[in-house]
Amino acid sequence: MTDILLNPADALVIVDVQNDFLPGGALAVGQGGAIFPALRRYIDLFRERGLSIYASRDWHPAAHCSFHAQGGIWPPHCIAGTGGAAFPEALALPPSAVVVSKAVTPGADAYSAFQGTGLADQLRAGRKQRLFIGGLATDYCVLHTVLDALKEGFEVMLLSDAIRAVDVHPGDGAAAIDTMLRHGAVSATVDMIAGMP
Ligand code: VGL
Ligand code: ZN
Repeated sequence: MTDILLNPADALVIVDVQNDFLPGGALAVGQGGAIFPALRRYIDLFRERGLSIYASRDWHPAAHCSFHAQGGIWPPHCIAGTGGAAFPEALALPPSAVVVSKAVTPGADAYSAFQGTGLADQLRAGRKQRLFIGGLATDYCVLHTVLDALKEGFEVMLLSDAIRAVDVHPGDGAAAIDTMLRHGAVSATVDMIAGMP
């Protein structure tokens, strides 16, 4: 099936694919590594065409309010500058990718890549209209990034083969997908993208 034609108004937005959210990491998403085959193909498709790639990262100070010791709900994760916060080798993120750091202040959490980052203005300045969004985790940062993208007026293609959920409560990931689709995101897989002519 090949029915999506990429164009210069498209951007790939990879959400929080960082070591701490992968198996062995501080806040590992079960099956997180399963997104790599599809994600690498999206990266290649966008790179071949010279299209923009953005990668957000959770980039917390050492005593962040979302951590248990500070009264938050998560174990310490993605502390700025640590290996856990780094992008994995397996992602093979091209040097041209634009990195967006979020949740960088001690007192506030931010699940969305749009929150406090200027990402929407940056995308509009680059005349981007349609965002292909995948990454980790479906039920937190992907969910909030997709909902904010829609609120900001972008079209959203949800990369259903390149997302995985934390599923703190069973079914959270499935519910998040329902919510994103209900708000107007369109589900896509990498096989739906037409190859180079
Ligand atoms: C995330 C939990 C805490 C995410 C970030 O990237 O989905 N989840 N911080
Ligand atoms: Zn976090």
